[in-house]
Formats: sequence, structure tokens, C-alpha cells
Amino acid sequence: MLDFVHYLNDCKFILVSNREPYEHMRGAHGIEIKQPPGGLVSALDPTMRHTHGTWVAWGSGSADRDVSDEAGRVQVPPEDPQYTIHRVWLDDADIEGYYHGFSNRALWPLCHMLIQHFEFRTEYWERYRAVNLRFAHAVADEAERCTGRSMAWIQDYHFALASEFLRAMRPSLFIHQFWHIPFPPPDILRLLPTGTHESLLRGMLGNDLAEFQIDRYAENFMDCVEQFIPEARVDPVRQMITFRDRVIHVGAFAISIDVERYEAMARMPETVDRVRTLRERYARDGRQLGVCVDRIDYTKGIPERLRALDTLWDESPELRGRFTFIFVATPSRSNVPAYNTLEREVVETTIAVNKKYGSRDWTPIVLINENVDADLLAAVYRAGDLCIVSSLQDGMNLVAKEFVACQVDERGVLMLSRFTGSAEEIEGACLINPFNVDGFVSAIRTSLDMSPDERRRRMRRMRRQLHNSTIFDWLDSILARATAIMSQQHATV
Ligand code: ADQ
Repeated sequence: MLDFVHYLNDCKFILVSNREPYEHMRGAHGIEIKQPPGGLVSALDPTMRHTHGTWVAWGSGSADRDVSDEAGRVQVPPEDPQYTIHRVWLDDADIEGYYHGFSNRALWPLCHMLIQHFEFRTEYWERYRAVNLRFAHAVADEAERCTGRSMAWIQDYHFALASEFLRAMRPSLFIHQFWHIPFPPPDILRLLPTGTHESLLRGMLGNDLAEFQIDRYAENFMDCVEQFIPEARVDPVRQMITFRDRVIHVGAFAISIDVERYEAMARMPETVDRVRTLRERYARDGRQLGVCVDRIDYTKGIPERLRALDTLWDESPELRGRFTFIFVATPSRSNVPAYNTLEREVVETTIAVNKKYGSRDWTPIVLINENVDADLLAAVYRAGDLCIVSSLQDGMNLVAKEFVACQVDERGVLMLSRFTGSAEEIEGACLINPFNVDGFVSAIRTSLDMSPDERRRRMRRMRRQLHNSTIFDWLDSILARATAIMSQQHATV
């Protein structure tokens, strides 16, 4: 699983992300360590342990300063230190402007092409620049500490400007960046004020390699550069851009999950018990159980999904009592007003649908309004006859892959929005357009009617594919590509 680590031999690996892999928190019994959930940390933490590199991130824990040195550095994992976290300190105004502001209120909606949520403020942009510069200084400081070669790998849209800053500080540093969300076409990017979208693209051209989830986002990026940066030369066929006498490579690398971990969780005896309980409660005697798991976010198509379910039970009364839906939903970004409104809407619509169709012994939508542990998620995924992912836009969507990994009984149908990166990768899902309510409803009916043989055939195909495309394959292909480019650069110097 860790054979990609050899790419990083003799090279200091510096990873940059907004969130840190370990947070030190003040708790009732002193300082406690929290590791945020999520696939990225679980895939990258072992890589960092093996490479003894440095992870540069926002020091967000309440006790982070107490355990870090003057430069913001601390060794982790706490029980057996293997690598360094270099914490960047942000004050309230930074968090408001850089994180909630430009990252989440401007770039997030813009990249997802949901422009009714797009909000630009000069203050957001200035904070975003300032924080990107601070992160670039932290990375340069880390590169300075080692005598040999270094590679900086920047994660996501929080740092569109960091590479250019860093390039000015350390011209020979190898820098690459993975963009986890969609990249918009030129007509959308230009909704940023004049000068801002050009600065953003120039920032990203500080990379040696710019990585996206799928080809379409990589193509959008190249189209934007072609249109807005006249001095850049774009070669879309070879996926290369020449800018200020440097070559920037562009590529698509679909992120995935730790498939074996999810599969193992789905097979645990406790999970088997939970699945049995869930199915006895919701899916006995030929009834069916639909599931979905989401952060409550306007990109995920949640109102569209609830509307489709409402229409389904309205038009097909025979399905009342025969089809139940479990919706695991975590509130997120609650201090952005649009998210608050959506959270309220989800709860209110669920109550209204349940009132309309429910009975004394049947609740149509079971809303679990919290963040649940991965092993409980595995049980929900395994218990499902149907999983609905209805994003309006989504860079990849890992829920779809987690469902497939946990479907060890090969019983479930994956209904997947065609506007997710996953839909361009996974073959065997039932594709939907969440904007088309009638098509959506008829796809739910088709999925519920699908024969067990057809379900098995499709699920087997998806599971085979997923096993050949895990998060470790993703890591391996990115690092292989990055180190190949790096060696090429050294050979031509
Ligand atoms: P997200 O928008 O967060 O990620 P997604 O890929 O679906 O979207 O990942 C969500 C993760 O959170 C999954 O691992 C899921 O299990 C977990 N999760 C969601 N709701 C939960 C709940 N109620 N309880 C517990 N866990 C929950 C961004 C991009 C995506 C891209 C990823 C990775 O928007 O398009 O796939 O990054 O690159």
C-alpha cells in the first residue's frame, strides 16, 4: 500500500492544506488530540509518517499554541513522532475573510457554477492574498531547513495564490497542487472582478503541475488561461502551458477512498448486527431502504432529492410504507447564511413530507441530523437497497465510492448525478439529472424495480473498478507524475 513512498526518497516532502491532520484541544482532562475524519487525512498521514515530511496547515486547535514551538512546529503523531506539523496562525479576521469569505462565499459557489450564492468583497480577497502569502512563507521556511531537494504539494482552492508567492521565494522548488472541486469555464470565472480572476490564474501558474479530478476541469482551467492570460501559451493536447519561460503541466487524477478499510468496516460483526437491525426495521418483507449521506451543502442537490421523494410518494401511493429513506446529514459551514437557510429547509421539508405521507407505524424519511462515525456509515451503506447522490455539481463525490465499497452483498443500486466527477469514472450507476424532477422520480422507480441479477451485475462491475482505483492509486499516480516531471527538469538544467 505504501510503495509510492519511494518516489519521495532523498526529497523533503512538504504538504499544505487548510485543515491540519492533528488538532490539540483543551479538554476536561487536559490537552486532547483530535484527528479530523475524512479520507484525505487517513491517506496522507501514513505517507507523511514514512517520508518524515512536514505538513503546513492552519493551527485551528484550542491548545495548538501550547504544544508548538516558536515557529509553530510540533512533532506528530503524539505517541510516536514521525513528522512535523508547521502551524500557521490565523486570527478571527483572517478566518472570516480568507476562509468563510473568499474561499467559501466566493470561490466555492463560483467553481460549482451556483452563482446565485457567489459573493465577492474586497476585504475577503485581501485576506485571502495575505493568508496565502503567510502559508507560502511557512513552506519556504520548511524548504530552507533542508539542504537537498524539496517538493511542495498544495491542497485545494484555499490556496490558489500560494504557488506564485512561493515560486518567487524559492524559484527551484518543485510545486504542485490538487484542486478538489470543479474548475469553472471562462464565462463563470470572469464573474470575479477584473484583475482578480487573472491574479488567481497567475497564482496557479506558479505550479509545476496543476492537478484536477477529471479532464473536463483540467480543460476548463486551460481554457481560462488561454482566454485571460495572453502571455501564456496553452497546448491542450499535451496538457502543457508555457508561461514566463516555465512549463506548467496539467493533469486529471480522480481521487478515491481507502476501499479495503470501508469494505472491512462493512464486514465487521458489529456492522452485520446493525445491518440486520436496520433491515428488520425498514426493509422486511420485500420493503426497500434508500440511503444518502451528505454534508448539508447547496451543491449536493438536497432540496431536489427531497422534492423527487415527495413526488414519488405522491404519484405512487403503493410505495408508501414500502420504501423508506434514511438521510444522514451533517450541518456544515453554519456561519454562512445560505447554509443555515438550507439546514432549516431540510428539516422543515422532511417534517412536511413525513406528515403528508407517514402513518402511525411508518416514517417516510428518517433524518439523522449529525456527523456519524464511519463504522455506522458503513452499516447504513451496506443496509441500503438504493443510494441517491444528487449533487448539482461535485468535484468527485466520495459518498458514491463509499457506498460501492460497503455493498458487499451486491444488493444496492447507486443513483448518481451526472454532474459529479464520479459519474465520469464509475460505470454501472444509474445516472440522474437532479434538475429534471420527472426523470429523477422515474429513475427511482426503475431502480426500485431492478432485478437482483441486474443489481448484482452492475454492483460487481463498479466494485471491480473501485478496487483498481483507490486513494492509494490516486496518490501513487500523482507522485509518479510529479517526480517524473521533477527528474526531467533536473536533467534539462
Ligand atoms: P466534500 O464536498 O466534502 O468534498 P464528498 O466527496 O462527498 O464531499 O465527501 C464527503 C465526506 O464526508 C465523505 O467521506 C462522507 O462519508 C463524509 N460525510 C458526509 N456526511 C457525513 C455525516 N453525516 N457523517 C459522517 N460523515 C459524513 C470535496 C469535494 C468533493 C471531493 C472531495 C475529495 O467537494 O467533490 O470528492 O472533496 O476530493
